[in-house]
Amino acid sequence: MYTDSWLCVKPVDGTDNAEIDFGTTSLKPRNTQQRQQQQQQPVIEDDMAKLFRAAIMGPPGSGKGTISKRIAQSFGLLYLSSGHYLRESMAAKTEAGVLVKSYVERSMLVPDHVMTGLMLSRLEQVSGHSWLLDGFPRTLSQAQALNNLYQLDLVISLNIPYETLRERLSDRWIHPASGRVYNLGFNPPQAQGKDDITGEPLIQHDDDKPEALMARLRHYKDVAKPVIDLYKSQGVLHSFSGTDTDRIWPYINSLLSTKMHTQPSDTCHTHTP
Ligand code: G5P
Ligand code: MG
Repeated sequence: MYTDSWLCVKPVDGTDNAEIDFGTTSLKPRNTQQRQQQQQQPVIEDDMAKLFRAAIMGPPGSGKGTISKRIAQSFGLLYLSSGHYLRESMAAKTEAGVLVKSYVERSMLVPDHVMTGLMLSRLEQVSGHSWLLDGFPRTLSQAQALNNLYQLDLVISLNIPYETLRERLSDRWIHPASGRVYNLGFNPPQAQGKDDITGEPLIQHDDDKPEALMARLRHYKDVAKPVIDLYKSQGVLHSFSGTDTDRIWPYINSLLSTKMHTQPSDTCHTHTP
């Protein structure tokens, strides 16, 4: 569960030499004897206890990536996206990448053992950092594997109406080499059909087409339910409903500001802008 530890995030300006500490009261020794014991013991910096671990869940197109980038930028959390790592492995055309491609191209979930292996090894490399996971865990098995190693402090779940998702994704264009995502209405490229940085052509994913999208959404609901129930039971789940990322964002922003200063309650919360 959530510990009464300090939370430490990297400062927003990107420097590594400062720390922001929050919520120190429970770490203070309660009486003279405890204070003396603490003074006699060597100070062991328990970095793990200071870290903040969060995940964002939501159906395809719900805005996980868009919101994650804002969180990472505003709160200095490392941002790890399962979709990004999968696309990276597909681009590298390794044996694993070829296997992954066969699932992603059919809008199917990559098998749990592949996904878990990929994400947990990435997390091991950043074990000293606070992070935010986008798109992982997506199944109960993945959530349990993660839970065995890391206790999440916060899980954000996005509930976006189907019609909104359909409209968004049918307007979505991608730069395949980098994974940069554009939306013709929300954040269009500077030149039509071209990536802003490289000028290379943008493409549309087959699985953003309506029939594939419907199947993805149905599947998402089925597999996400036990994961959501798990995080609800742990008291770390916060759900947000709405049709506009820009209207949901201030609530998430304020939740994170609060979470990084206080301890959580044991209930789950729903926020509807
Ligand atoms: P991904 O890459 O995780 P999805 O399908 O879960 O892919 P996706 O498509 O990346 O999720 P998102 O991140 O939730 O969507 O949303 P986004 O990209 O931020 O926003 C969607 C679009 O809407 C963008 O164009 C954005 O600009 C626009 N937008 C955002 N907000 C608004 C708004 O308010 N208004 C408007 N008009 N537009 C807006 O996973 C890809 C595949 O990898 C596999 C699966 O096969 C998956 O299909 N995979 C896994 N398999 C097993 N286990 C896992 N844990 C897996 N993770 C990935
Ligand atoms: Mg995404």
